[in-house]
Amino acid sequence: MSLKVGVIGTGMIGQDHIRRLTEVLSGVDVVAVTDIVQDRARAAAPRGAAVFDTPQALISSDAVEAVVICSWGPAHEEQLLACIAAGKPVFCEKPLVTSEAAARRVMEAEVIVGRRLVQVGFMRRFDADYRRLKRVIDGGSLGAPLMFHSVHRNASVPVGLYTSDMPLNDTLVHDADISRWLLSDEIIGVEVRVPRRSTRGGDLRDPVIVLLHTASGVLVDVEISVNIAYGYDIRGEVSCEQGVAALPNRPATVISDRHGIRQAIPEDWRERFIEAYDQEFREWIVAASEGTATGPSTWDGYAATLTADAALRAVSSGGLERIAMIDKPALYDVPLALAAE
Ligand code: NAD
Ligand code: ISE
Repeated sequence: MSLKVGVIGTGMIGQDHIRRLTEVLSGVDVVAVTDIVQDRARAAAPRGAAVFDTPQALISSDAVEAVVICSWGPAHEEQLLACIAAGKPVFCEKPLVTSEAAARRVMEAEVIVGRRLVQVGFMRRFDADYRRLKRVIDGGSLGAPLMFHSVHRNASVPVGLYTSDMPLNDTLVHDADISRWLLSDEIIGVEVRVPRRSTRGGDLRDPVIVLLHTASGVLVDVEISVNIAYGYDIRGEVSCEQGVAALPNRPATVISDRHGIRQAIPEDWRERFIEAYDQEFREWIVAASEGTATGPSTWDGYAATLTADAALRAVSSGGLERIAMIDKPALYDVPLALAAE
C-alpha cells in the first residue's frame, strides 16, 4: 500500500519533491496538489493527481493521507495547524514558521494531539557527510567540540521574493539546526556582524557573519552569502580539544584543460543535497505511513525560529541577544545525540 500524499506549493522545491516522490522513491503516490497559482499546480500535477483550489480543501480530502508543505514560510502556520487538526502527518519545508508565537501555536496544537505529526525540512541531518561528521564528534575521539565554522553560500536567490532580512530569517535556520544537532547543544545567544554589502543583492542584507553561542560554551561562526555568483558552497569544520573534523569537499569529476585543473561546484541546493532530500523523504514515508513523524521536529523548528528572531534583534542592537526557550514538552524529549539517525 502506498502512502497517498498531497503537495501544497508547486514552485521550485515543490516540483523537485514531486519528482522524487513520483520518480525516485517507492511506497508513496502524489495524489493531489495545490498552489495559489493554479496553472503552476496543474503543470506540476502528476498524471491522475487532483488539483485543489485551496490548501484547506487538499488537507481535508479523504484521498489525502499525508501532506507535504512547500509554500512560502509565512503561509506554513495556517497549513500546519490544519494538518494537525485533521490528524495527518505533514512534512513542512523550512522555515517551520516565521515567528516565535507561531511556532508555539503549532507546538501546542501537536502536543494536544499527543503524537508527533510534523517533520521539518532540515535536510542536512540526512546528508551522508554531515552524518559522518556527527559520528566522529559523538564518538569523542577528538575530545569536546570548542568551535564550529559553518559556511553557507548561495550563487543567487530569486529577485523580489524575499525581504532584506532573508539571510537571517530564512537561510540561517539551516545553520542553526545543524549546529544544535551536530553539537547536541542548544543555542542560547546570537551576535551578528554586517560587513560591506554585496552590490549583487539589491536590498538584501548580504553577506552577514553570525556568531552563535551554545549552552555548553561552543562558539559557532556562520558566514551567510546568498548572492556569491560562483556556486552553492556549503562548508563545515568542527574544532575540538584534540583535533578537527570537517565536511569533505564534494567529490566531483576533476577537469583538466587549458584553464587548469578544477572540480565543478554544485549550482544550487537541489544538486548539493539531492541524496539528503531523498533520504529525508524515505524516512518520512516510513513514519507517515504509521501515522506519525520522526526526524527534525516542531521543537527543532521552534529553536531555529528563536535563533532567527534573535539574529534580527542583534542586527538592531549590535550586541549579544539572548535566547529563552520554554520547557521542552515531553513529546519532543529525544536527546539530540540519539535523534541523529
Ligand atoms: P517558490 O516561490 O519557488 O515556490 C513556492 C510556491 O508556493 C509558489 O508556487 C507559490 O505560489 C506557492 N504558495 C505560496 N503561498 C501559498 C499558499 N498560501 N497556498 C498555496 N500555495 C502557495 O519557493 P521555493 O524556493 O520552492 O520555496 C518554498 C519553501 O521551501 C520555502 O519555505 C523555502 O524556504 C523552502 N525551501 C527549502 C529548501 C531546502 O533546502 N530545504 C530549498 C529551497 C526552498
Ligand atoms: C533555500 O530556501 C534553502 O533552504 C537552501 O537550502 C538554502 O541553502 C538557501 O539559502 C535558501 O534560499
